[in-house]
Amino acid sequence: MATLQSACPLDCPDLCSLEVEVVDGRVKRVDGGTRTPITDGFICAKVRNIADHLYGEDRVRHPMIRVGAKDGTALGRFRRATWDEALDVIAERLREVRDRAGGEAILPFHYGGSNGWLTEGALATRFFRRLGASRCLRTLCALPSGMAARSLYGAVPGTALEDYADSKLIVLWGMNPSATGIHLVPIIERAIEGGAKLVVVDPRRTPLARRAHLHLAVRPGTDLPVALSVIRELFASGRADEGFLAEHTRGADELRRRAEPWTIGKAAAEAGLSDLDLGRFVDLYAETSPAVIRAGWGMERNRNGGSAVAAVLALPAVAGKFGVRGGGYTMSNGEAGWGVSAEAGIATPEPATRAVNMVELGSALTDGAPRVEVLFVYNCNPTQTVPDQNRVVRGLARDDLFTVVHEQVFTDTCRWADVVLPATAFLEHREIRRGYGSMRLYDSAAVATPPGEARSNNQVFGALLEKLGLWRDGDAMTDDELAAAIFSGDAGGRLRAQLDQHGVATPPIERPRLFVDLAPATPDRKIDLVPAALDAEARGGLYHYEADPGTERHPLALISPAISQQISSTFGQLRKGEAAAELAPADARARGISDGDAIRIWNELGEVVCRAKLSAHVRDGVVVLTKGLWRFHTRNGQSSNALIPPTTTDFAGGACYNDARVQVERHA
Ligand SMILES: Nc1nc2c(c(=O)[nH]1)N[C@H]1C(S)=C(S)[C@@H](COP(=O)(O)OP(=O)(O)OC[C@H]3O[C@@H](n4cnc5c(=O)[nH]c(N)nc54)[C@H](O)[C@@H]3O)O[C@H]1N2
Ligand SMILES: Nc1nc2c(c(=O)[nH]1)N[C@H]1C(S)=C(S)[C@@H](COP(=O)(O)OP(=O)(O)OC[C@H]3O[C@@H](n4cnc5c(=O)[nH]c(N)nc54)[C@H](O)[C@@H]3O)O[C@H]1N2
Ligand code: SF4
Ligand SMILES: [Mo]
Repeated sequence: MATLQSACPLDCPDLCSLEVEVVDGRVKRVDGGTRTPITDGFICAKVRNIADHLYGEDRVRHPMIRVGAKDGTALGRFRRATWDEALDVIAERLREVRDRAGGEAILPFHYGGSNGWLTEGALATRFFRRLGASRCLRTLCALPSGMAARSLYGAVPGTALEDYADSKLIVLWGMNPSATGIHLVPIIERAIEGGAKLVVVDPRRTPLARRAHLHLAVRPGTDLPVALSVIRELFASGRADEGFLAEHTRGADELRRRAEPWTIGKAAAEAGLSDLDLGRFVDLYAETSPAVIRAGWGMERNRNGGSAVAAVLALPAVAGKFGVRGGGYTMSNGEAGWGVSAEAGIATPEPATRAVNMVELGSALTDGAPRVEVLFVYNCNPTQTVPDQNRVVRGLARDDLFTVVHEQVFTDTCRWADVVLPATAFLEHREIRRGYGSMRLYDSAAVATPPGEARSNNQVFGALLEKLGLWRDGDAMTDDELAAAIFSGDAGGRLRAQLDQHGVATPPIERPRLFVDLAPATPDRKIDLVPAALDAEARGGLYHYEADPGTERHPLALISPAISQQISSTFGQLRKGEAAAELAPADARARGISDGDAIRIWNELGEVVCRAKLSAHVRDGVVVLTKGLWRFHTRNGQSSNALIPPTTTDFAGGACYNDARVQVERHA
C-alpha cells in the first residue's frame, strides 16, 4: 500500500489537495491533504467515494462500436472493439468527411470544466485546429460572469476565500457553497462566530440562508434591478464613496444615470422582496466594513445574467469596500497572475472556422449549415447538460451523423454514439490545474492504474494526430513534453520550482487586496463601471433589464441548481432513485399537489414527469429541479434541460439555465 499525493481537478472552486491510498494500482481510500490551506484535511463525500465511480459497473472499459439501431437504448447496441480498429474507423471517417464536405462538417464538443490543462485544450485542441474543424464556443458556464469581471476590473483575482475570516459582512449572491464549494462554509461560520453578518441573495432558502441575518429571496433573473437599486440608494443617500469613485473608477456618473429608474420600491416589487428588507440590505452594506460579496454563478444563467453580475461587481466600488483585508468581491479567482497557460502546449493558433455556441447544439445538429456530419464529444455530457434537450437528442438520433464519445462511464450521451472510447479519470492520468476559488496550482502525477483499456485524452488525440498526418516535427506530444511547454518561460520556471519543492504552487500574491497589493488590470488601472465593449455587445446596452418571460400558460420559473452528490452530471450514475422537483407549498396547494405526488412539469419544449417535494425553502413562483440529472432519474427520461430554452445571456452567449418558464400539474 502507498499513500500518494494528488489534487482534485473537478469543477469545484476548492481544488483540494488529496491523499490517496493505492493498493496494486487501485484506489482504496481518498482523503483531504494539507497542501491547500482551505482543504484543511477534509473533502466532500463525492471524492471520498470516488472508487465507486472508478470501478463501478458503469465504467467504460473497452472501445465499443455500434452494431444496432441508433435508438437511444443502452449497451446491447454495441460490440467490443480493439483500440486500433476503433481509431482506424474514426480516422477514416474524419478524413473522408473533411475531404468531401470540409473540416467545418466536423464539430468537437467539449466543455472541460472538470479538466485541467493536460486533458482540456491540449492535443485535442491542436488536432481539431489543424483539421480545420468547427469551433466549439464553451458557453455552458461562467462566460458572462467572467467577461463582466474582466471588463470592470481586468484579469485580476478577487478576495481570497481565506480572507473572509476578517470580513464583518459577507454577502452570498447567487451562490450556495454548502453544495458547491464546501470549504468556504467553516470560514463563514467562524466569521459569524466572530460577529460578522451574513446576507444571502437566492430564490431558495439555502442552508446558509437559514443562518443568515438577512435573506433576500429574489425572483430568478431580478438581480440586476436589485443591485442597481442599491447603487441608486447609495448615491441618493450620500453613502457612495465619491472620493474613491473619482480617483479609482471611470463611468460612475453613467452608472448612476442607468441606476436612476430603480428606486428601492420599484426593484423590490420586480424582485418580489419587501421594501424594508431591501432597505435593510443597503444600510448593512453601506455601514459595515470589511464587507465582501461572494458572487456565484446562479445569477448569470438568465437573460439579464451578464449585466446582473456587472452591477453586483460594481457595488464594492460604489460603496468603497476595497483596500482592507476581507473586503471587496470574489467571482472567479482563476486569474491569479499565474503567467502560464495551456496555449503554450497547443502551439497552433485558433483558425477562423465556423463557431458553434454549445447552447445551440440542438439547432446546429438539426439544421445548421454546413451540416454537422461528425460530432466528437469529450469532457462533456451534452444530452444531460445542454439546453433544449429534446432537440439535442433529435440531432444525435440522426442516422447520418457519426458520433464519437470518449467517456469514463456509460453516460446517456454514449447511448447515441457510433463509437464509444474508454477514458481515464483523474488519479489515472497526469493533470495540471489551477483553482478558481482556492488560488493554488497543482501538477498531479497519475497515482492509479486505469481499469480495462482506458486511455487519456492526449493518448487518443496524439494517436489521431499521427493517423491523420497532422503531427509535425517538434510538437510536444507526451504529457511530459506538454507540461514542459506550459512551464517554459520565467513565470513557469518559478512555478515548476515550487511544484518540485513543495508539491504545490502559489501565485505571486497569495492573498491579494485590490488597491493595496495590486491595481485593476484595465488599461488605465481604474475600475471601468460601464465598459464600452460590454455596453456595445449587451442586448439593449449594459444594465438594460429584460422583464420576466413568464406567461399565463407557463408562469413558474424553473431553476436547476447544483447538488452536493454530483458535479454537474458527473457521478449521477451513483445516485440511485427518482428525482423530486421542489415546489413552494402555496404553488402546490393552488394545483392540488401534495408531497410525494407524481407531477408533470412542462412548457412548449418538453415535459418532465417526476415526484413533487413541497418545500418551505423555495420561494413562491419557483420550481427547483436540480442540474445534472440522468435519464433514469425521471419517469419519462427528460430532465430540466428539456424545459430550458436555447436562449443566451445579454452578452457572451451564455446559457440561460435558470430562465425556463413552466407549468406544473398533478400527473394522473
Ligand atoms: N457539489 C457540487 N459542486 C459544484 C458543482 C456541482 O454540480 N456540484 N458545480 C460546479 C460548477 S460547474 C459551478 S459553475 C459552480 C456553481 O456554484 P454555485 O453558483 O453555487 O451554483 P448554482 O447551484 O448554479 O447556483 C447557486 C445558487 O443560485 C441560486 N439562483 C438561481 N437563480 C438565481 C437568480 O436568478 N438570482 C440569484 N441571486 N440566485 C439564483 C440557486 O438557487 C443556487 O442556490 O459549482 C461548482 N461546484
Ligand atoms: N439544467 C442545468 N444544466 C446545467 C447547469 C445548470 O445550472 N442547469 N449548469 C451547467 C454548468 S455550471 C456546467 S459547468 C455544465 C457542465 O457540463 P458538462 O461538462 O457536460 O458536465 P459534466 O457532468 O461535468 O460532464 C463532463 C463529462 O466528461 C467526462 N470526463 C471527465 N474527465 C474526462 C477526461 O479526462 N476525458 C474524457 N474524455 N472525458 C472526461 C465525465 O465523465 C463527464 O461525463 O453543465 C451545465 N448544465
Ligand atoms: S469536489 Fe471540491 S470539495 Fe470535493 S474534493 Fe474536489 S475540490 Fe474538494
Ligand atoms: Mo459550471
